[in-house]
Amino acid sequence: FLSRPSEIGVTCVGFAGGQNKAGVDTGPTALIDNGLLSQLEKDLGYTILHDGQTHTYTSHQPAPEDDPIHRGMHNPRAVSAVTEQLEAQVYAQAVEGRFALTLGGDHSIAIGTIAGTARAIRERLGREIAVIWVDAHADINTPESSESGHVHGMPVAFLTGIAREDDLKIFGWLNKDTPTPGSEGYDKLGGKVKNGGEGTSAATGVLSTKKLVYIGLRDVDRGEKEILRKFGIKAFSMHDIDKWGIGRVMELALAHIGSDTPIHLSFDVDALDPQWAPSTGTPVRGGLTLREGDFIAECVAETGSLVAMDLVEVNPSLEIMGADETVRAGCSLVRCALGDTLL
Ligand code: 5AB
Ligand code: MN
Ligand code: MN
Ligand code: MN
Repeated sequence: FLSRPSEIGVTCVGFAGGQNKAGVDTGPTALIDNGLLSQLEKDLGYTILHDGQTHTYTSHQPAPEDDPIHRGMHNPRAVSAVTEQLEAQVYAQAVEGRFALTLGGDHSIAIGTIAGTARAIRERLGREIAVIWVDAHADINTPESSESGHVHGMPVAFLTGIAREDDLKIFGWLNKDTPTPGSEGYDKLGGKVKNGGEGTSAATGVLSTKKLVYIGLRDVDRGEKEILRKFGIKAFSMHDIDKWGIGRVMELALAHIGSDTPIHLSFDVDALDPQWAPSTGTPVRGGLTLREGDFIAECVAETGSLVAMDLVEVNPSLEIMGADETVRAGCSLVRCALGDTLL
């Protein structure tokens, strides 16, 4: 139902406001300087559409004094403004049938990319997207469950509607079109109330919790585990990968999504073991090998259903000795997702 896109629409988002370490805003430039786009063009034959700009957001917009902490979140208005703009950019690529590639930036930007892909695919194909989230972390904290207040640990909660905010300048734009929590038939999380209203089994957001699969988890906060259980979200941890092998895990992950479902791959480079990708803000040991990471991307490419990808959390200014290696690993993941290593 999907033809292989011949064009890639690239969006570079040098944004660091979803966390507290400088340098992740230079991730896109580092990936491009390493030759990523010319590899996709010359070696893989794609047409690259890129405005040549890295949309950088190193200056805090709005200014910090106009962006106080809200529900514990740091820089909530800045993250919201960047992701709202990004939603429109990714939408514009995906709605034309282009593969939407976004280079980050911290993982808060997935609020914009996934919302944009979801809207474009709904409009173009009348389908709901699935998301494969490859990460050491689940990034599903609500503002209330988060201990850090960093929005890069919350994008999945906002996308699924598990966390909601009505202020349009603080992610309220995300749920303009979904039911207001507490409205008739919906509980205060926006979940559909069933049989008299006990318990929330579903939240309403731009992404269904049923269409989400995690791979590579190994550092999940207590509150996040509760959320994963409550909503029955499919997750393959490093334990599962050790137990079943990455081959079986990918079969199960793709089976959960179902064939003929457009897929958005959100790849946090910290899913890889720090041995391969040390230059990232929240490294966790005991992660994926370089080959396992590439294999995940290859399996997703093989489905023929991949419509968008994020590569995030590359921070060349951390562990400078390993920055080159981290950047090269990131480039490899993107090439694999675009079919480079398939025969
Ligand atoms: B990343 C942590 N769960 O909420 C939090 O790198 C870490 O996008 C979040 O996966 C890591 O602050 C966010 C402790
Ligand atoms: Mn992570
Ligand atoms: Mn992440
Ligand atoms: Mn991280």
